[in-house]
Order: sequence, then structure tokens, then C-alpha cells
Amino acid sequence: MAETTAASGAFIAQENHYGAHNYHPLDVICTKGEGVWLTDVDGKRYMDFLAAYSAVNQGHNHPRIAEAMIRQVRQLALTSRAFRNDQFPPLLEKLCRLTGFDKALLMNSGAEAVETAIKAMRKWAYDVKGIEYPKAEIIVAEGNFHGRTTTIVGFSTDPDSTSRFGPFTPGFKIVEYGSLAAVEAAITPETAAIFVEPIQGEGGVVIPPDGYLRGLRELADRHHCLLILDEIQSGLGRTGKLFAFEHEGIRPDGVTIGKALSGGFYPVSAFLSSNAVMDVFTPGIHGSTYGGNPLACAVASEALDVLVEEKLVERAAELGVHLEARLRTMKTDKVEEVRVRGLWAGVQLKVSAGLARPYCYRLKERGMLCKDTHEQTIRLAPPLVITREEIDWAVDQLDAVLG
Ligand code: IF1
Repeated sequence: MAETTAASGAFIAQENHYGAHNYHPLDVICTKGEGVWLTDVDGKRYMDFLAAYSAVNQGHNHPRIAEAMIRQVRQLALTSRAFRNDQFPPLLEKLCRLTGFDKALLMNSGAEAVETAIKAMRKWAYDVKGIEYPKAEIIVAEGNFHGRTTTIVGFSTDPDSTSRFGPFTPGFKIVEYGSLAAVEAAITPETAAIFVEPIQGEGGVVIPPDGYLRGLRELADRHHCLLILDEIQSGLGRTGKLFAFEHEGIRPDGVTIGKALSGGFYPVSAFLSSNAVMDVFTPGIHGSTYGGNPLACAVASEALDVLVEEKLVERAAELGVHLEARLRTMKTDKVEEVRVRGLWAGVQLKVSAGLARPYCYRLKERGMLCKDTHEQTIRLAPPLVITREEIDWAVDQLDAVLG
């Protein structure tokens, strides 16, 4: 299916020979990025409609973030948390003021932020709610994606994630996503928390029914358990709000963020929460060599400033309306459903249209990169710096390959 050139073919052969085969990427070898654009080793330019799974909301290689990173790397990169550094405290304050949470705990990958949240939920259950140790349960959703660690894949329902990696960590109850009745039926006196994505990304940009998050908030309050949301992909502007939970006017007790927190430059993630939850952490019980390092903090600080000063959240809201309108008026008859929130869309194909992947290959030939998910969904998530005209061009390409 993929036509490869001599230059790209050599890299692909090398990767296949020496690398673990844990991915099946599109055969494009990127060598440069700028804004919404990626350039491959043959000099061909592509519009990026994946944005590294929303890590580059600020656009590839944003010059301000690059400068901040270079400045800091010349100054100080890592102390570990055994000593303090002058970049960490200001980032904590910036994060808390911007998001409205009381406290932040910095980690690196998204999965680590999720692991941190899981520890916080459980310890809160024992220390604050008074659940008998070790009986705390966390309610999670079918179709979830929270990362790749062994504990996290243990409560995934995707056979690819779970296959033969057991035995898994107990203490999770999996319920249907979008159903408040299912959550209510799963709650017991041992429930520590409800933990879900406000919109499921890997699930195919699955938007739950209106009132779902509000209902979860009410259930959590009524049963004295926590509501913790994974906004690693949905947060920091993607849906046209800073957080996807704002669409329902609620506040969770805690949230995980990552990806765009660094604008794609460096793995930086965080668990943000109320004091009541974060105060379960005491010295020595959790940490990370790189978590909160000065380089990460300088990068994240600038990435947040870019998000705010370039009004990328507002931009995602405005342009999302345009993207949705354009997607809904495509001439193709191959589309079953279009789901859009801000600059995040799942274009679900009809069964008769076949798999989404061949369409992604055709889009690549036309200079547009995107990624299929769940076999029949084309997921669209461009950098938030995209222009209206670029969106128009992209939808034209989509309409052409689906025509
Ligand atoms: C891969 C998916 C996206 C996430 C949420 C935690 C994490 C992720 C809501 C973990 C990560 C990834 C990882 C990436 C593919 C990607 C993905 F298709 F698998 F689901 F974005 F849609 N919570 N999402 O979406 O963060 O540890 O990776 O930093 O290749 O696994 P991480």
C-alpha cells in the first residue's frame, strides 16, 4: 500500500531490523516540523492532523518554547527532587492559578500521572474516607485509554492492550462508558473514586451523552467518593475549553494532564487536585527522578504561556465550529457519523466503506497526515494554531478521498 522512496525505505528497513515491532506507523519519515507542517526526508510537506495525539497543540517546534528550552538547558537541566530548583515553584503556581486546582504533582509521561492519580485515589480512600485496607475500588469505563503500564492496561478493555500481560492489579470495576446507571450500580461503600476520560480519545473521540459528567459529579458527592478525570488528551485547549469538563460546568476533585503541557518538546505530566486529595502524599511515598526537573518546568511554563497568550483555547472553540460545519457538509456517502468537540473530530466510516487505514494512506499521498483508530474511525486533531483556510484545504482532501 505504502509507496516508499529510497531514502525512506532505508530508514524503515533499519527500524524494522533493530527496533521492537510495537507499532505499525504510516510510512512517512519526518525530519522537520513547523506549526501545522511536517517535512519528510524527501522534502515533501504534510499538514499534520494528529499533532502527536494532541501533544503539539501549540504547533510543531514553537519558537518561543524552543528558545525557553535552549535557555534552560544551558543553565540547569536536572537536580532530582533531593534538591530544590528555581523553575519548579513558579511552574506550580502558574499551573494552579491557570487551572483552579490547589496543588500540582509533576511527573513525566501521561501514564505516570495516571499512576499518581491512582495512588492518590486509593490513599485518600484509606486515610480520609476510612475504607478498610486494602479494599478500595476505582470505577473506570469500558473503552478507556489511560496508558501502557501494567496496572493501567489491567483495566483496559482493548484486547491489544491487555493481551498476555497479566496477572493484573485488582481493585478496578469496569462499567459501560456514558451510562450513569452503570456507575451508580457499581458504587459500594468501598468505592474510592470514579476515574474516566471526559471524551474517549482512543475510543474514537467518543463524546458521552449530555449531563454525564454532571451526573458523575452528583454521584461522587452523594456517595462520598472522588471524581478524577483523565484530561491528558482532552485538556489544554483541544476541545475549545482549557478542560473538557468545563463543557458541563463541573469541577472534578483531580485531573491528570500531560502531552500539550510541554507543547511536544519534552515529556511533562501532572496530577492536579484539591488540597484534601494531594495532602495524602507525604515525604518519601511517591516520586520520580525527572519529575519537576528545571528543564521540564521551563518548557511547560513557556508552553502554558503560549497557550494563553496566543488564545489557542478560544481559537480551538471558534475553528472547531467551522471544522464541524465543513465535515457535516462533505459530499461523501461513506460517513456513518461525525463527532466533533473543538478541534477534535472522529469521522466514523460506514461498515461498507471498509477500514479507515487505507483512507489515511490516500490522505498521506495528498499531503495530509492523520491516524485511524478503532478500524473505522479517522481521527482529526490538528495543532490548534491551524488557520481556517488550512482546515478548508484539509476537509477538501478528506472529501476527495472519501468521494
Ligand atoms: C501510544 C491512543 C491517543 C491518553 C490518555 C493517558 C495517556 C494517553 C487519555 C498516556 C496516551 C496515547 C499514547 C500513544 C497513543 C495515544 C493515544 F490512541 F493510544 F489512545 F492519544 F489517542 N491518558 N495516549 O490518551 O500518556 O504515557 O503515552 O504519555 O502510542 O500509546 P503517555
